[in-house]
Amino acid sequence: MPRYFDGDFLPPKGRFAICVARFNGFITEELAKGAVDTLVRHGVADADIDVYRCPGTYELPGLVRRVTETRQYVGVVTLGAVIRGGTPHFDYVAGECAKGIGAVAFEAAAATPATTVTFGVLTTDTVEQAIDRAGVKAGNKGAEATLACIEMVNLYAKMSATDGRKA
Ligand code: INI
Repeated sequence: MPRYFDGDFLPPKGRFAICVARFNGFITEELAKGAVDTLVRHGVADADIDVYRCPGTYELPGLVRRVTETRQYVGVVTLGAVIRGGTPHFDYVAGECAKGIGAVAFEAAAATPATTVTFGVLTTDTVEQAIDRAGVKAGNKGAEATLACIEMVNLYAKMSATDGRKA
């Protein structure tokens, strides 16, 4: 009989951080609302949720690194919105952000205790596509990134209970 390891959506133990970029705030604040609402509806107390804001998504990797290094959080949800304009700026900002958050997430998963970092940064061609993903036609990507965070936090907790590693 194989052993299966899956995360679930039961109330997770520990503190969560939401790191949100203020650029395109009319979108990112909706993502942040979705993230907070998802945590609260999954049993996380208000007192266990900290929200950090930075100017733009380019600043997110540095902020997330600083936040994960506190070792205070089991989960960090990153939120931003990069919307394509007529210049290559989009590619630089979106690329650096994804690469940087990916690198922090990879290290934070290996740290003891582990911190899960998930990616709720929109990269869209148009404002309308961003609106659709911030609670309109295509769901709320802040809520989705938060669900992924809860699932991974609970998976790592289960794994720790089996392999003896400190969560
Ligand atoms: N920041 C964003 O979060 N989204 C964008 O669409 C964006 N664009 O297109 O310029 C953006 N730029 C700002 C950037 O993230 C930095 O805050 C800025 O370059 C200062 O370092």
